[in-house]
Amino acid sequence: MKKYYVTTPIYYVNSSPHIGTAYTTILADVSARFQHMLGRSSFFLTGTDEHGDKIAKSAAAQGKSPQQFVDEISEQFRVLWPRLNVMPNRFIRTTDADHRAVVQKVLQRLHDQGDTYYGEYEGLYCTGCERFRTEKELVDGKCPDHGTPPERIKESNYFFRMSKYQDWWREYIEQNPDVVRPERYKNEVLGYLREPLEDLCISRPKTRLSWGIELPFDTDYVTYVWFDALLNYLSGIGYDQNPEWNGLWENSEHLIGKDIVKPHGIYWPIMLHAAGLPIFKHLTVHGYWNFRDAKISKSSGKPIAVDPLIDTFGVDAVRYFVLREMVVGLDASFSIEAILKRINSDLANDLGNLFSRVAKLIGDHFQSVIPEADAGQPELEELARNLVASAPQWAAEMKWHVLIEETMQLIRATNRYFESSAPWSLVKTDLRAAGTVLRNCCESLRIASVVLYSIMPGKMAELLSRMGEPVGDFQLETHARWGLVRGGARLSKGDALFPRLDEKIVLSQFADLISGTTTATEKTAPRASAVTDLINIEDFRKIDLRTAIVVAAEKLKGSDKLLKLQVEVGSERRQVVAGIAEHYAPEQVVGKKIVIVANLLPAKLRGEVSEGMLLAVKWDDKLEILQAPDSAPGAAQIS
Ligand code: ME8
Repeated sequence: MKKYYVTTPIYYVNSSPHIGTAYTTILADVSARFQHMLGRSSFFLTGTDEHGDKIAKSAAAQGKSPQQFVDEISEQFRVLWPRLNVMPNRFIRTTDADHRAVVQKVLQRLHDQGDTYYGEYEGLYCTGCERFRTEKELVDGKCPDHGTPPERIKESNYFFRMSKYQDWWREYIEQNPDVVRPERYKNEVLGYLREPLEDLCISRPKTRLSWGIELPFDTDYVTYVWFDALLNYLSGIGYDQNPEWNGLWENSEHLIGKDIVKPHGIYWPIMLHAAGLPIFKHLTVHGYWNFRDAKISKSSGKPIAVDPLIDTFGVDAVRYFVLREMVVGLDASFSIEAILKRINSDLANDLGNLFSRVAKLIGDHFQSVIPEADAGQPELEELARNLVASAPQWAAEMKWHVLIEETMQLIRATNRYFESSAPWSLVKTDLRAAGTVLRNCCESLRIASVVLYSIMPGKMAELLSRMGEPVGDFQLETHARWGLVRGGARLSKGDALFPRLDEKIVLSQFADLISGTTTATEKTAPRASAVTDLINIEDFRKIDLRTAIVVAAEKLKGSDKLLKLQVEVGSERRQVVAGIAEHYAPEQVVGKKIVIVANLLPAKLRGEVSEGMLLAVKWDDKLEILQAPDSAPGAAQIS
């Protein structure tokens, strides 16, 4: 079976993950999943970069040992990825023993073959980049990426003879022009190669920095962090240990942001070639996510944390948004308004609504059984065929925005077909014809869901299973074909797949971020585990918990899960919509003295305003409302 190997940069653990680091990781996850749908066995590697000056300084600033510090932050990355439905095959840490062994092995090889030498060096070192910068690269004496002046350092070190391989690499690029892509980044690499390359300083004296991998041939030194980090791409697949590593390496796809083109586009291929190894298949470079024209980052600008986005928009919508919005190679702008627009127009309106309308008619007129079609729909069939035929190429070139847009074109064309065929009135005159229209709409929806499956695995699996499709291991070629809808299968309409978001409510939730008063969403506190965030007492005090009495309750129309409660909080009457209908009948809750979160922003649930949240205890599939003591007065504060 053909293999596919995709990597992200391994992230520095000097601070928490944010939407920029999440982006590359989602991109890799989507690529791995999509290649899997094309029948390739894929391996996806991500991880954390844990050695070097920058990390040692961050640990010291927090009064922690480097090991304790890297353990805590690395964990934040590791637990975030499953929340984003990102499933790497390995999460590598440069402190892992097998990685250290690979680094030492490669260093020893280069040393033994005379590709290293010892010498004195004086240069300008940027700790942010963890590399020496040339005078030419500086802007007004400062690093262009970090805005800080580099430090002048003079010391004796080991050097790698990079200059020796400069011509080989230039010729290789000329013969394999898409090895670095898109083209502008190939040109950036060729630009570096037009000047004579300086040899790469690959060590740091332990007297200055001890947090690193020891040089195998001189224990007074540790390895330069980039030399260490780049080798993760080999150690992560068991270089020289796992018999499969070579097959993966031949199909390696590196994904990076444009900040690290030089280490990946110059140091890395030359290191590989010097070590007698073939180089990666592609280096694909994407641009920056900006927020109000500044790069989103942990050290400058505003880091946009991912957890609050997942909580508000849902993981699938976040994945969809970032892939649709960014054209790989160019910068993209992040804003809450842009996410809202995408979700409401593409997902709620075009895709979700089409399914709801089709499902409603099938529910009302076909006893929820997907009808047979008397005829197909040539225009939609052709659109679907072209989409499925081109999708692999777009995926290979990381043109996800095109793949998504073309899938949405199929959905929009299906919406037009639905509108112009008017099945809601056809059901009254010609039930078979109405059934044909609905069935054709299902065919389109089914193909779109398979094509978008790697991007929104959760929601697309749900959509497919609502159409009676057993969700499993999809293959594009066999599953994204017209005519595969299971006629006679039961369709279940369910709640809106992508509920329309109330702009006002969402914007008010992110008010801090939008008005720019704080770095609102960044969390710097270490996470205790995947489910528990540590918060400080000030954060807890912001939550106003009060007792309240339920004075009336009824089922919310159109929902099996929600009850609409009228509660009295002291003398104030409020409406609270609570997801307890599967556990309590309305009459069972009237008269109960409950606990509510009283200072939540009002939210709309199925068209009904909810002005607070009821607390309940949940375990297994049970739920019990948390009750205040009978003697407590109404609106008593809980502390
Ligand atoms: O450079 N927009 O780690 P790092 C888009 N440890 N992508 C962004 C981004 C933004 N605003 N901010 C970060 C390092 N990224 C090294 C890598 S690899 C052998 C060693 C993403 O934590 C993007 O992929 O600074 C970028 O290249 C990477 O995070 C930098 O991560």
